[in-house]
Amino acid sequence: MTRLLPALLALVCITTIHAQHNNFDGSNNIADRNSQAPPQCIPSNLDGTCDNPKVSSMEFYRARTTDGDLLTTNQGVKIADNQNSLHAGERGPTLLEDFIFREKITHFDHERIPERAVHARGAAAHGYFQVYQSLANITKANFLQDPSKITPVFVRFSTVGGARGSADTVRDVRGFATKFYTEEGNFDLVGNNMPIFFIQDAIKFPDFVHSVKPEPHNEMPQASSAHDNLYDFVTQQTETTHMMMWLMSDRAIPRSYSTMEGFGIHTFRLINAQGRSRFVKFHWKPKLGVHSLVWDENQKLAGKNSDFHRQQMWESIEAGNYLEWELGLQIVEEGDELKYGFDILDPTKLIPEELVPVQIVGRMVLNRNPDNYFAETEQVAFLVSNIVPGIDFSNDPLMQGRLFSYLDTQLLRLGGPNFHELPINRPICPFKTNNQRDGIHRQTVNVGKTNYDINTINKGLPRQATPAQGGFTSYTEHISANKIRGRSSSFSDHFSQATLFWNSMSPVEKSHIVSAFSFELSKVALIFRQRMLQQLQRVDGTLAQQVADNLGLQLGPRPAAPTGPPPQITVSPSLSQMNTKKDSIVSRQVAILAADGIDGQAIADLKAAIQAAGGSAKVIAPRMGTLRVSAGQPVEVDGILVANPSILFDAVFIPGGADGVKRLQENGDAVHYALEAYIHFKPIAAAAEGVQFLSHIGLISKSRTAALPEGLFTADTVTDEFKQTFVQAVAQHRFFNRERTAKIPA
Ligand code: HDE
Repeated sequence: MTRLLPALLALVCITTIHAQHNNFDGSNNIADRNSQAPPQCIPSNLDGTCDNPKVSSMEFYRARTTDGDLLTTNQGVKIADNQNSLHAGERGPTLLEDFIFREKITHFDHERIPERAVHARGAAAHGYFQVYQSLANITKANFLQDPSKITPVFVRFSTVGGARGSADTVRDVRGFATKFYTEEGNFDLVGNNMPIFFIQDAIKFPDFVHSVKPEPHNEMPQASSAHDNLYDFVTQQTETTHMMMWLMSDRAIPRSYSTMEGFGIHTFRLINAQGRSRFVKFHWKPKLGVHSLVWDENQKLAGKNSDFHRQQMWESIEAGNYLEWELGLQIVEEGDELKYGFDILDPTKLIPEELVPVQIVGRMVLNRNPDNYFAETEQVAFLVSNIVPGIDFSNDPLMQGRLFSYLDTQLLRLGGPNFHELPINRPICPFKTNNQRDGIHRQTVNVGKTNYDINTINKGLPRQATPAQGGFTSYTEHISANKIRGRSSSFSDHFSQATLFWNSMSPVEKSHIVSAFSFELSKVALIFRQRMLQQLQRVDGTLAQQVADNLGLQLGPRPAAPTGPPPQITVSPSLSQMNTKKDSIVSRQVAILAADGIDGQAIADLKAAIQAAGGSAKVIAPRMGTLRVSAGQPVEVDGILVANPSILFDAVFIPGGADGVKRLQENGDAVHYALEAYIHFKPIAAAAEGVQFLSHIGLISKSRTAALPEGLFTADTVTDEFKQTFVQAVAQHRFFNRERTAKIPA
């Protein structure tokens, strides 16, 4: 590789590389949008521009067509006709000798690889990570030492249960897997958007996954947990209770990837240069806060735009609205591991932030879309076992099993032991300087006589690295124990954190959890409804009662409360999404309803205000083309009502213009549009005659004497104050206090 590198760089240098997104500082300079100092340039082009070294290194493998290119076979033979196969006679059979036909069809026949057993549906992006201050006191990991150091990353988000072709917006956990291409090798933080997991021991994973996936006899339901097998499993495995609470919460229906938190889940170790170990939990905190859709929206989106999340990420990056998270650490000193009343090795437990605060240590920006879905997003191979010096594993039994499973999976999925040579998986530092050889699709041409350690013929090369040279050494943990097949008694509390989660929810979030359990349990056999209700009784009596009422069932006597020491805290405000950030409309989408005769000036004014704040606004009308207007410039329509439903947008604006508003009032699709946005708690604003539209469809009183429902805004004209109020309302995300008053059919 060391020999290959100069050749690669030379190639990179003479090529103009993706001027738009390749740079760390991007075409829409990140530094302009953040107080954070711009990342230090790592020049790798002749002209000294600042490239993402991972993205640049892949240039060697990119193939583009340029003017004058001629069609060839994979062997380089120019092709004169690949649209007609070779026949024996005009109406005769196709000939076996037609190598052009056979090559084209054979390649097509072999295009698919096994989809991931879990996390099959995903989308990914490139970016970088930068630490704010040196973390040398807690870890020797090279990429966490220097704030001017930029580490390229590739992040893949995914749903868990659904097939590769299923929908983005299903009720599910989301994968959040980050590959850091550090100078000391790849570090993969293969996390989820929830801080805990369903089971405590990896040996149960196949049972859990079988139970949640579509049932084996008829392969139904797709990408849904609402079926008998899952509830049969979880009602016998009470360790799943805490995670089932998260799965029924709004965390399982995120608004977008950029509004999700990420978690490494397991307790890891950080090791400093002095060899001192501390426990750590990794957190990703989204810059845009944590926001979710509502369940009705999710289900409709699954049909109307099954690519909702991936499209939003793609378009945000193309628009220069890069996705951003901060890395947070919860550090636990070795001596404190048993201090919190639960076992920090138990992956069904989180460490409440109120007990151990999350220290923000760096940030990650995703600023470049992949060039090719298959080559990058599908072939990226995350391995929990990919760590670098300064980071180490803990004895979490779920993590221990994962250390085996991911490599095993990649061997099957990517067809052999050389998947690390695929462009997306290659480290950016020297690698393959070892005596591993051969295997299917080996690309490296190892030169020389020796292929074994320890040789003298080749002067013992390559030699083992000492710790001072960066050689990885495992943390020397003292172990003195009996070999047992079983679980520590410190893992036996399955309910107190489920209760903590419930207690920490706002009334709105609680009502969503009740609705989600009611929805799911209504779809399973009576026996599982009853068993799940018993389980919920052990979490909280009110929760169980409300779900039982919705299911028309009676609760039995409440099972005995768990014995054991009381939890150290009973409420953790940091778990509630209601306490999240609501200060940005970056990447938010506003629909402006319009028809011929609408006020073009009001549209232009509001659109400009939304765009200035980082959002985008689209004019949605009954027909495409240019609209006649009552004022201002004629308006170009961005999309028609039926193809751009309200569920694709975060807010709706109805401008004035008497004729235009009349046309909207007479259009069922437009009426449905606003009503649907209303029941999804979205901000709705109307100006001038647009206000009559809202009273016409019953959202506000005709006399306009009553107070406006929460999140509705009206004005006679589009003033600066009106624009500002609306922008702030979009940043608020949703107005859930409408919840109990909504009687609107849509
Ligand atoms: Fe995974 N998991 N997992 N998982 N997981 C996979 O590896 C597995 C678990 C997670 O975008 C598979 O490459 C076991 C927890 C993500 O490519 C497989 C256990 C967490 C991704 C696998 C777990 C995760 C995977 C399938 C229990 C959060 C997608 C394809 C011990 C911390 C990565 C693949 C991507 C993928 C096994 C539990 C996250 C089969 C055995 C806990 C984000 O190897």
